[in-house]
Amino acid sequence: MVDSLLVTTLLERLASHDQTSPAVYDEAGVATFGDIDTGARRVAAALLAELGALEGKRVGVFASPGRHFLHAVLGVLHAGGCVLVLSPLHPEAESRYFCDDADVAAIVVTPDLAARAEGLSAGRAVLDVTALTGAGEQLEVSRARGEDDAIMLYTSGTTGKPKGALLPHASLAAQTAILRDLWAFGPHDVLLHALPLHHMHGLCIALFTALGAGAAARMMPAWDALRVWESMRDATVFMAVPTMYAKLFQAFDAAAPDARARFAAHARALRLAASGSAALPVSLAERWRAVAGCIPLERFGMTEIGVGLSNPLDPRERRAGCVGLPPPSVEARIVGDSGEDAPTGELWIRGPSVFRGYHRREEATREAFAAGGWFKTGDTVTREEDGAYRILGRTSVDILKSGGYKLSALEIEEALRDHPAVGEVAVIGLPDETWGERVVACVVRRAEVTGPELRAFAKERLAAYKCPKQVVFLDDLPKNAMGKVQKPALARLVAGVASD
Ligand code: MCA
Ligand code: AMP
Repeated sequence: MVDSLLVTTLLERLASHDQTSPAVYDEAGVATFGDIDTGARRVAAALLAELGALEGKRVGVFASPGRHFLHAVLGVLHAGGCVLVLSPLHPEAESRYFCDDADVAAIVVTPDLAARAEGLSAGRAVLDVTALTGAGEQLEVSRARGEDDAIMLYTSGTTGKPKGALLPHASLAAQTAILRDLWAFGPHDVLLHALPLHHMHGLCIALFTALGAGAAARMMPAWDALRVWESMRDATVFMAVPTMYAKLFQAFDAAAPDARARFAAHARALRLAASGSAALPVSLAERWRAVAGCIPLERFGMTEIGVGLSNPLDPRERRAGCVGLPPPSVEARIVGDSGEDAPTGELWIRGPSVFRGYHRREEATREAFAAGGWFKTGDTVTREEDGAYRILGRTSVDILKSGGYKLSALEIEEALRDHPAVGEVAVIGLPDETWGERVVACVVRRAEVTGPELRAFAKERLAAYKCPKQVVFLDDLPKNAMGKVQKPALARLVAGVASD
């Protein structure tokens, strides 16, 4: 953490590395830190020519994984803009909501996604990151400053629509330094990267940490379990959500004995395999130990805070089912119902990597923080005898975690309610071996409609990963005297009802 007070932007940190060393391995080969910087400055020059001074304006990045993604993201930062990563996993309606809510001024695209960006282009410039030439090198001075917003990440909450969390440059710079020191990242490392890039885990905790430490990222075009096993050979660090570990073992079990032996050798040779974004079942941790020699390093994080708790780097000190302690410079508290410190209660986090607030949501921002700058996570936790934190669950039944994605039951309900045949709807999460939680929609019909029809309807409005895996039709939803749906009772009821 020596330089975290001095270095206030990720860009400064990237500039301090050997510019001839590898930064990205992608489908096209290798790109050095110098290559990335040149491409980024070209994007910055083009944005400044198109928009004039950016001064924190949001710019969408709609790009496939690889060097061009980094040219686009770092280019926006150099130009003084704030990045909003758009994902091809979202249907146009959802991406349009993000662009409109964030007031996106321009979109930087890779050619494979250019056609999909067309529907978002009304009133905004669209720049193809691969079609820009020259000029960029002339942008000598970066416009990024520590206090300015660098990244905006949409996160689903207890309100219907996702909120844009704003992370200033200084938060990112602090986060990369904290994680570099905690997990001993350095130029010797190659991170195997197969996470989606529109969330904190893939973008900041994984990609920025690696590059910020001078390590390279091997960026996979998409998640592919067999390819991930094979690619571990050329990596030192792997970061994933628990569902990815589950899917790795499904592929492992289906593979031939010689492939399994090879995969296990690759896993054993990794310096670090980490898991986060959702609880890692102890059975999965132990399965990884049987193959790789130690359990994955499990840590706890959140879009609004980055990593708040982590198991130790030394595998002998990790504990399955626990998420460790706050890293140096991060503070944690457990707070009971009436605001007092308690052995079990809500986890509050404070530290230099915590976000600034939600874009244009002053009330939600105020509610997210307690006096003294503590961020209220909404997770219920307790501590083991040795001090390690254990996550017990969310305080709200309306927040689900499926395959590492945080989903809002209310957002999914709102989308389904638009269907004319839906009378009442309640969305719940049921335990699922692969996904952690499975999204189940409980529907009272007012006209004939099938489960597949409702799922197809939802997919036009929401990313497929948010859509119900199961639709259950009921005559009534259990409610309390105030008419509020009782979701725990509903979950018990649905466990015994056939679905469509
Ligand atoms: C895909 N599907 C899902 C999910 N992913 N459904 C529910 N939950 C999901 N997470 C849908 C697909 O759209 C498809 O639907 C069907 O399930 C089968 O997809 P499949 O091919 O099996 O999925 P996949 O492509 O293999 O994806 C699984 C995945 C992915 C790789 C685990 O879910 C993923 O990348 N998860 C990572 C999420 C993440 O990065 N979260 C970090 C948030 P259909 O058949 O209907 O088309 S940040 C965070 O949590 C904090 C900061 C932290 O601590 O890290
Ligand atoms: P997101 O808003 O997508 O950043 O998700 C953050 C949430 O993921 C946290 O509030 C937790 O509920 C959950 N989470 C992250 N890491 C873990 C973990 N290791 N164990 C249990 N839950 C986790």
